[in-house]
Amino acid sequence: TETETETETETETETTEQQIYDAGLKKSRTGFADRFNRFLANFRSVDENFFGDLEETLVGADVGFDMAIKISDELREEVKLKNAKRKEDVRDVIIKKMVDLYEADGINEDATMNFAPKGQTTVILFVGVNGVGKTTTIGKLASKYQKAGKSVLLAAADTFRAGATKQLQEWGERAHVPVVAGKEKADPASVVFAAVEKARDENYDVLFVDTAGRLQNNVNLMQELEKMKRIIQREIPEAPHEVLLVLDATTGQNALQQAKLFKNSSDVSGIVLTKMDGTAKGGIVFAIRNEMHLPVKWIGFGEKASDLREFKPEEFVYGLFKELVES
Ligand SMILES: Nc1nc2c(ncn2[C@@H]2O[C@H](COP(=O)(O)OP(=O)(O)O)[C@@H](O)[C@H]2O)c(=O)[nH]1
Ligand SMILES: [Mg+2]
Repeated sequence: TETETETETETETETTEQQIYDAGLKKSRTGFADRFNRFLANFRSVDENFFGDLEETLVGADVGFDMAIKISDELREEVKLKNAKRKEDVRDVIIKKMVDLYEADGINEDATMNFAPKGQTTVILFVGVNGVGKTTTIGKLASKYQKAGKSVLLAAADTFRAGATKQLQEWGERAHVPVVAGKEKADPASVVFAAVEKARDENYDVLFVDTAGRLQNNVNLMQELEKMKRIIQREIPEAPHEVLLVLDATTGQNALQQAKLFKNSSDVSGIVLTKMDGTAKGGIVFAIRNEMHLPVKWIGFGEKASDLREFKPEEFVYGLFKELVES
């Protein structure tokens, strides 16, 4: 399979990416760093209270209970932490442990988009509950890949919510990308069928499929997604090449619950984490990695077409700790 590579040169990409992450994570960092700074301000010595406070701080930052305990347990074994007398040393050991744990959990995970072999259509299905940012993410990706020279087709298979089709069509116009749509309240499967046929017959490089997400009706929702997948596979057996679950980072542990629900019932292959520019506490990325073992593939930093980046763990972690690291 073909892997996407950025067009910029190596060094240019590095600086730009870190700057974009730093700027995008400004609010999230405030929540995360504030908690840590308060914790460090109370630091006296590495005793039982210390570990209790650390666990509380981590849970408060959305890291999740299991991950908080894991970090705290592993830190108990750290000789460097036991000998730490200064706040800066404590801080550095914690940051290093979190980065290490994040990376250790992610070994064998592929954070890049999975594409079909050259000349074949790649189909990517977007799932997630209402309002998390599915349509917006598709709009951003349509624009990105269109600019990169790929032929892109969109399928407006959220026929449930009034205005959903129009919203996708607007993104399509902005990105100069066609949209396959059905009548209001049409069977989403019929829209998917028409789109996959068109994509295959007209040799589109990528088809992005937008779907509806009604949480109050889980069983039906999952059945509908299954049906869409079967229709796609009838036309293109290797598809969908990705099922991307979109999660709103500002909803914290709720997002994690959604991830569990969708992972159990549909073959989610990766996560898109949106609204990281908002008041997300950032720790959710650790929780997803640790509890779900699903790679975060994309990260949303805003509402504009350009506010989407490939997820880079190092940039993310250092972006989150920036004020701590430099203070
Ligand atoms: N700040 C911010 N807003 C976003 C982001 N992604 C989506 N949104 C907004 O979230 C709202 C819901 O997005 P939408 O794509 O319609 O969600 P959907 O129901 O999952 O398709 C819209 O107002 C979007 O502009 C993001 O990364 N940052
Ligand atoms: Mg939508």
